[in-house]
Amino acid sequence: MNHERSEALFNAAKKVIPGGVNSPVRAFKSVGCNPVFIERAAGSKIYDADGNAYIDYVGSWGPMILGHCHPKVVEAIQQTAASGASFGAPTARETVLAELVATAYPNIEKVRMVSSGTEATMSAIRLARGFTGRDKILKFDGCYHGHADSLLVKAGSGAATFGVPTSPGVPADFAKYTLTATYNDLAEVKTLVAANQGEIACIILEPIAGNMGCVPPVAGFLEGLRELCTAEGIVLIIDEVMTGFRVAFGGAQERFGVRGDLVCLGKIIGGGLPVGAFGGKREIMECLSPEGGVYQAGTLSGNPLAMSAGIATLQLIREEGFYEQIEEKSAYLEKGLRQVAGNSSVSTCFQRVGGMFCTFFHPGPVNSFADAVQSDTVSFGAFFRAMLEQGINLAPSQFEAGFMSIAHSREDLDKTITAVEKALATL
Ligand code: KE4
Repeated sequence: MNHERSEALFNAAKKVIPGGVNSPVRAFKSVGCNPVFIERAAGSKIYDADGNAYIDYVGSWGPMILGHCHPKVVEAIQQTAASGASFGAPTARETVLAELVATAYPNIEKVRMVSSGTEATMSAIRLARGFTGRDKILKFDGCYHGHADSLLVKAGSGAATFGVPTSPGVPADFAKYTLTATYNDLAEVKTLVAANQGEIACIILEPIAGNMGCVPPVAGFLEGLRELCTAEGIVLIIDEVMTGFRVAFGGAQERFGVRGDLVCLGKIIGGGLPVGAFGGKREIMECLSPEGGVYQAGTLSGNPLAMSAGIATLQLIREEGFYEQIEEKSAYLEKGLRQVAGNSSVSTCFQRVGGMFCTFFHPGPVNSFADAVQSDTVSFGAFFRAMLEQGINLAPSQFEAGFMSIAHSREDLDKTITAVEKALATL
């Protein structure tokens, strides 16, 4: 494939934008090639600046479950734009989207709109701390909840249960209130909670981890966390920014039947425009300004364009049979990929929940970040490049998930399966 124009655009971008990108993973740093610059998209395809077409499994990192440029979403955005992009005042659309979200999540009695997943999780944590009067939080290694300071933390060394920053610029003092545990290890969580009795405001997790590759919860893990949080007065924050409206209309909480005290959302509820949201129990949400003292605000929160795109998207994906189609397409892809992987000498394992999935270059199973980091990332990089050259756009990191859309055709899936067979043969 010719990538001349993308190369030129990347060189120009690097002169004025750090790394040439506005979000690090887009720079393709972990897959050993320069990024392609995208000019347009339609349905299951994206098209780069050199005119190359790709079957897209990134889907803007999850939002594009309807495929790109769905006519009803485009129309909703265009119509809204014609009557005003933003007012800084309440609009009826915000209530419409909030009510739609509440129909999907019975545990969301009130919800606040924000402009990103990071804002949603950062605000939910502050709210949990304000509601409980406690300072410590507990997250899981390999789970990503956006880039708020208290979340860029890893386990402290040795006996210290305090977290340490994973990024320069995060003061050690900010990190020390963040405890970290191994995903899917309920016993470790119980030990940490016992060692910090009455001091933990919340436990936050991805109900299906999608930021270490796709790692489902093991049986009993979510249920055990729910029980523990109820017993200890800890706010259970379920971060469904990625899984919300992805694996079911009611997300992972509908799928696994475990309900958080607070829920964070994003991606799909904005239909590709900047949106995040956090909501949950009335008694907690009413601690939020202006009703309560926990401050949170945002100039473009509830933005009319984003609300319209989200409403159009949710109204379409709640239609009868939508998730059955996503499941059918995803299961077909999985079956094909397992067949070609079975015929290859390369050690891989495929993990999937509904329309989110990934191929680990690892014998499997992968149940935690410690497992995931054992993957052969060099082979993944070569695989990624071989797939890109065949016109298949995968997530540019072993530690990300891929996403199915309703627009992916049987032809797209067959082409993907053939491309995987060829890519594995080059390794
Ligand atoms: P944003 O601030 O990027 O909108 O959302 C942060 C976030 C929160 N929670 C979960 C579970 C998430 O997956 C994310 C963001 N996801 C990544 C993809 N792994 C966004 C891609 C990027 O960082 O460019």
